Amino acid sequence: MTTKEFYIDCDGIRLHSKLDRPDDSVKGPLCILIHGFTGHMEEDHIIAAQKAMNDCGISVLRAEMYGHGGSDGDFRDHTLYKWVTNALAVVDYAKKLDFVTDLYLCGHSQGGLLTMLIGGMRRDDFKALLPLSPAWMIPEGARIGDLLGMPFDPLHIPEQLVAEDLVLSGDYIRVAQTIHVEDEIARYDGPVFIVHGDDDEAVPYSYGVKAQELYADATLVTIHGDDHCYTRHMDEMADAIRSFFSK
Ligand code: FER
Repeated sequence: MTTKEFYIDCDGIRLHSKLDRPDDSVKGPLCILIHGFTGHMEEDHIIAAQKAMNDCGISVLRAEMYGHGGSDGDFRDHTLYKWVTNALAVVDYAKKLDFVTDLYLCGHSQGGLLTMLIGGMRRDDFKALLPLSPAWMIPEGARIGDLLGMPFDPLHIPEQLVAEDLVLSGDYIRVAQTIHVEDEIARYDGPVFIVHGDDDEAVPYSYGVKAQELYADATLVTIHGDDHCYTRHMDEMADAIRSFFSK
């Protein structure tokens, strides 16, 4: 195993990244792995996913998006457009790595939503998508005025949304309102491997089910009794990923 830590440039924004390779003497597949809202690359479930992929001979590029982890930007100012732009820069970076054969994209929660969007935008580049507990209810929540359990007027967006210790700018909501995930689902016809706990408190399990139904070629692995970050059955989430890559 080798680990490299570096920054990927995205129009002057530095994206903190780590590349973990099981064997750096051979060419092979790479999976880009992205954390969720308020998350980062060292969370237990992100590391568990990374290790499961490494076990299967897959190199993993973890990248932290705008306003998260060790990347540039303030959390308050992050938007899904910024994350989309960041993710496109990470994909460009990955495509230029000379050891990469097949490319995969995986993300948890808001990173899973991002995975679904980028999959539709770059449909020819991925061998498969792996959305983990994908938070693709966010755009609908922004349109109906319900994010983070905080009601707001979707036609008169507040300057900021405050939920406990989190502060989001109104632009987060404005941007999210314009995103139509179904369009990007329809644009991707490759394999999609969804993992979702059916006791998820943050992203309703029904969104995992609905995504599986809407994609042309999707599999849903249900982690029974598990929560948003798989804290009860982390090994089952990792096993699901291993089973996908061992096929
Ligand atoms: C929300 C529910 C979940 C929300 C974001 C999330 C911004 C994201 C969760 C995650 O990425 O882990 O209402 O609003």
